[in-house]
Amino acid sequence: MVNITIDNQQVSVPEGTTVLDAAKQANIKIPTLCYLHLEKSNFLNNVASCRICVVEVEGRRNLPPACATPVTEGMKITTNSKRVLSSRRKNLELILSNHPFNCLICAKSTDCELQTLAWEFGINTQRYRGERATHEIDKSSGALKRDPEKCIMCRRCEVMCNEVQTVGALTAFGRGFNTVVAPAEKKPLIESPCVYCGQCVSVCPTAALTGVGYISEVWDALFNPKKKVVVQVAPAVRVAIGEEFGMQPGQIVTGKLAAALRRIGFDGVFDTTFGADLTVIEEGREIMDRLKSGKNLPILTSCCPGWINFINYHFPTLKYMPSTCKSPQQMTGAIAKNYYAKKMGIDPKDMVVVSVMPCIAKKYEAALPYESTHGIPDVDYSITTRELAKMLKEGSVDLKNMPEETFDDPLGESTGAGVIFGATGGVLEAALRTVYEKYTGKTLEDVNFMAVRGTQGIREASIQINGRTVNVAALSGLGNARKVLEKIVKGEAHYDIIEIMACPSGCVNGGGQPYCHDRDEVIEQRIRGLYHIDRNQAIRKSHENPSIQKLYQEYLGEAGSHLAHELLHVESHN
Ligand code: HC1
Ligand code: SF4
Repeated sequence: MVNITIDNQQVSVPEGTTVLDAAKQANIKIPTLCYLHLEKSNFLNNVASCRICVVEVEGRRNLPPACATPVTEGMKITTNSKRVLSSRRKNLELILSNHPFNCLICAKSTDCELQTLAWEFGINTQRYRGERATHEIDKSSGALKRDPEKCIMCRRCEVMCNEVQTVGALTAFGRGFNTVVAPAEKKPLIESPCVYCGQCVSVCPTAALTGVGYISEVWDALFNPKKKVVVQVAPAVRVAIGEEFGMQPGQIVTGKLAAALRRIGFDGVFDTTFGADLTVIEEGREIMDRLKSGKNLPILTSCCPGWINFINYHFPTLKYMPSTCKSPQQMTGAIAKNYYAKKMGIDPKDMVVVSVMPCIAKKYEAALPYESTHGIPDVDYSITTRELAKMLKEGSVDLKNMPEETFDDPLGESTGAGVIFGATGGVLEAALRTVYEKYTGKTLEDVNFMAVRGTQGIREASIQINGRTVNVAALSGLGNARKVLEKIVKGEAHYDIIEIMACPSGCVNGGGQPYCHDRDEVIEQRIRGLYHIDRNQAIRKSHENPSIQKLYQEYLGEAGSHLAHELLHVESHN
């Protein structure tokens, strides 16, 4: 242990502890801006570029940054001397001098870490005025928005994109005042290897990286009397959106959400978990076919568009491995515009499908030309959990005080299996529940596949199905996907089924979810919320969903039928 003094308090901490962490142990909150540590994502940014966390150390002339300075025996640290406070303030004011002052109309207003610090520091004047860097806004992808004038060079996005996700889409160019973080050759994002996973959005302290918004388009559709506007809600949204209304992370608001969506005028309120159950049936069929034939293994899940973009760009030789299934978002949209529209006598051209997703990449997926049926897009607008929260607030809906209602039939009925899609390992577990029973003809007594749960980035298990050992893995975070895919390419790893989610811990940690401070804890709570729903659901296996059974009886025929392929599969994912 190392003994130090911080603001006259004696503290003993393990060797290697930073001044910042030692201070935390003494309940001293040193302000930070660029620093961020997310254990579950294996993310650490301690480049110390902002100099907001400087402290005074007895015997040292400079003011070292607390986030990158390890403690040494006998160190005497002061975190709030006049010199420290005025240095921090000056550093903050210099950052602000090159930042737009349009907070009132900024997408990140009230969630911006720079704005919060300016408020906490009592900054009430613009002391340094001068030339400001000017850059174009990039919305070329329709999913991720880059506004470099709001960048404070914290480098969090680069660490996330390059080290955690191993995508390599963002790099710093230029020197000094002219430095900008951008894709290679400063090309638009749509021409870069970006997969739109949105993890850079989750860590950006300002609005330099956000999602492209579609709120006004959705309001326009809702106010258009000629359109039937239906909405679907992703699994992970129900355990997170409450945070925007003062509720605890993980609090389950499924019923309140259904009521709230009706209040703002949606004509049909559906559940993406219905589409998740449908995915299990279609993908389950593919899994069984491939297991039986032994061909094209491992089968890789295809519901995460960030991951699909990643394999297309980085592992083109493995492109035959993902399931041909569309994602639950797209399946729900296709069934709404075809089966449901037909039942209701609505022309699909007059129907608008809105999806509420925890995700940025879903915006990109919804706009892909082949994610459509007979030329009509399955989903018209994909908005994030954050965007829906804003719409509800604008529409005078207080989610917290909504009554509990249910989703509309038939695209509102779902099972516990569909709900756990929102956590890493959930898609795999849901598929196993169905594949086991269909493959063996036996009833699965214990539906809980504990081995594939958890938040470690790589989880593996071997499961016995009809005397065959089925090797499965659940991967989250693209860096983890890369590690395993590289082994597969080299012939060093042999799996049968792999679930891959681009975001560490899965959709609960998507780039469209409410911003949060204690991220690791928040993710844990959201995951607990999803498994709680599953445990208490009367039906926990997708193939037992009565609405899905009816859909096949009335319309699709059997899993993998011609019509199922037309609506629910793609020829290839690019
Ligand atoms: Fe997901 Fe999925 S689980 S991809 O994370 O397969 O976004 O929640 O909706 O489509 O169901 C996201 C979540 C979501 C799809 C499902
Ligand atoms: Fe990188 Fe994902 Fe951000 Fe694209 S969205 S720049 S891939 S972190």
